[in-house]
Amino acid sequence: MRFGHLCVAALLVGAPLAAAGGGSAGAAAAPCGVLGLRAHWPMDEPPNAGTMHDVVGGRDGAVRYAITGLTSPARPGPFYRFGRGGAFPRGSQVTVADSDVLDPGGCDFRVEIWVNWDRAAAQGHTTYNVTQKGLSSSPGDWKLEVDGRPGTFGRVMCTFDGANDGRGAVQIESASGSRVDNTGGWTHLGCERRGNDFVVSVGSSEAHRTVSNIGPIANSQPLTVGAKALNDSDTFPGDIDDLQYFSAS
Ligand SMILES: [Ca+2]
Repeated sequence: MRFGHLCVAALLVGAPLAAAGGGSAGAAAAPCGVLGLRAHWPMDEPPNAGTMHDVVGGRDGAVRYAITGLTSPARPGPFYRFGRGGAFPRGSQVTVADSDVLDPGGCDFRVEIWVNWDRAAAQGHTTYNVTQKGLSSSPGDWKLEVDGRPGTFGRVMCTFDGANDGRGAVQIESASGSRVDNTGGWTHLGCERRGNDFVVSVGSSEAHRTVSNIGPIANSQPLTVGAKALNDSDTFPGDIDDLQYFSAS
């Protein structure tokens, strides 16, 4: 948990929009730096791998029953498969231990990942967790998930839950024309904070919402991929590749 940024960011509540982003001259006193790649998990490990390697900062993840080392002509390099039941009797998940580097606090950050759920059924009933740090049961978390419910199937949702703002989580949803198709192959997804602008991206399409004073995003929980907990009903039913985490903290 990034306690230092929590304290400093708390002082910024009520500050103008530019202060949270750290990218403008007016933010010189803010604790944020330049947005940069802090962690990159290419998910290129061979079959039966137990470790998901971070090639930037060495924050390796523990692979828990996800299938590694899969390849496809549609994807450059290996990727992982997640699911629950069938080939996944114990569920599937990757966890990366808590680190200050993975807590953006009040600063800009961006998460990017590739998914393919051509094997998912369109009558899904839930929202599937792709990657997140922290749980919705306590503030300070962020989450990227894909909707499996009828009518909104394939909608991508980014949740930002800053601590201390007293309003609960802010969820940004992709537009109806920007969804993860279950026959569409690989799709690039992202969640991003740019100052008070919160963004969900599906390919090159973005949906934005401006929210002021969201509070610092930091927690003492692991970053997870594929599921928020092992054998959870919201386990992502498909393939995931190439997770990148950028931060200005
Ligand atoms: Ca890969």
